Amino acid sequence: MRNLFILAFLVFFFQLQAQNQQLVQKAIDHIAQKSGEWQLQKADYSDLVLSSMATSEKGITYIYLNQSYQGIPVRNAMSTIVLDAKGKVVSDAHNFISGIAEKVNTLTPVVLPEKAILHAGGHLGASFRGQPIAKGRSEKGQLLFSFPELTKSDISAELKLEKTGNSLSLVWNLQLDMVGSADYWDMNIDAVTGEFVSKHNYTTYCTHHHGAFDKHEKCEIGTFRKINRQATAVNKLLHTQQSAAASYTVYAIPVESPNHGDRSIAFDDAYPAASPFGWHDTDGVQGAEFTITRGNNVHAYQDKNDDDNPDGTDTNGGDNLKFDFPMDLTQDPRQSADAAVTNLFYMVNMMHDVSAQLGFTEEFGNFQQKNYSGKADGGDYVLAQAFDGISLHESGQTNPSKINNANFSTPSDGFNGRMQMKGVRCLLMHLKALKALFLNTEARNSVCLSLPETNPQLQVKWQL
Ligand SMILES: [Ca+2]
Ligand SMILES: [Ca+2]
Ligand SMILES: [Ca+2]
Repeated sequence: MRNLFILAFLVFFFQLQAQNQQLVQKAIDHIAQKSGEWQLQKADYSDLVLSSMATSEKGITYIYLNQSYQGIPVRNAMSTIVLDAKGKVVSDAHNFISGIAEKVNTLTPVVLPEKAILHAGGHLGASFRGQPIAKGRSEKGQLLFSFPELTKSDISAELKLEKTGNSLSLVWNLQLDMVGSADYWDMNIDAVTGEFVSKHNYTTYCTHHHGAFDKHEKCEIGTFRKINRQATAVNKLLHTQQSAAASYTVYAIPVESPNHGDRSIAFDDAYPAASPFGWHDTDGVQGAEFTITRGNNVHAYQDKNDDDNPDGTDTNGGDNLKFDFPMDLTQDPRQSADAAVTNLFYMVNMMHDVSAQLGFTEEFGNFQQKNYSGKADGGDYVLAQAFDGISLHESGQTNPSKINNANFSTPSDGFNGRMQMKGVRCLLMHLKALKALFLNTEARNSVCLSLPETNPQLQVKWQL
């Protein structure tokens, strides 16, 4: 029986593979048909590389093809071909470069990748004494280098063609997860001259602006209601299922923050289609692998010294997965650390599950330890860090970026997302008290400075 099952599975697998190949070929044929209209020459589309493909629940297939020349990919030169459930092309788009053969400067690098890394470090103003050490190749074939003076993780290097003016330059494309900051650079160094060509930061920073913590109800209420409807529908579905109910005492969606409402108990809010084994699974078999704030989508933990590793104070819900911890908004938030980490774990999981409903699934490159479908890359759950770098800030070892801030690094599929939540400096005061304080700037400053340095839940309303 088991052999029959394996045989059936293999037949199905190879049928699926053949079907996918057919669809990719259809996409390539479509591009060839369009070549005249798109002003492409044969060399412009004769060496296309499948970047990714994914099929939605409704059977719509999205195929992404990367233009390349003699095996070297052209950066950001992509074509998206969409086919319906019957395999008919229903949409196309491209930003291919025409006349590629005449525009390529060379296919042979002059500068070694180690040198390119040193040039990249120089461009960023970094100081170092050593050299990058070669570590072989990644699963996808990129060269890997260790250089802890410059980056936290291995640097990957790959030859690519980059558009510069009206020509294509051979570059070393480098992935640099920087030491000493949250920056995660995707950088291109000219493989002939060693000069800097371009860079893009995978890290998004969020600095609190004036009035950031207002209840923007007029513009947000529609979104909240929509999310709330979805969450209610999900809850109804969930609570008809027989799964061990984890529970989290949190500011549950649509409550955004303490300014927007109270905490409540969220019961096992995992959305089945997005997190079918709950939020504490990593192996795709019923039962939690972790009783701490860790699972397939996120590991939430404290990182007060900003070494990106857990501080060793796990937030643990026990065998019942009951995450119910006290929170005192009048005290330094670190005294309510378990409640804060639980809230972070809940919120990142909700972001994962809700965005999956909107199409950001494992097949389309989301953040998960294990991809239950087997499609696209796993091993890239979010590392959500609470109180990030707060100890460094207090001991004066770091710059103001460790306070009143947050950032999220989102490298390519297969690499962990990294969310760093900083502390917020001042406390929420009663409106009347603040109005009184605002009459006297000196008093306002002294009150702000005398309060605990950090509190992510409480903020001053300066704009009175
Ligand atoms: Ca499990
Ligand atoms: Ca960190
Ligand atoms: Ca992924």
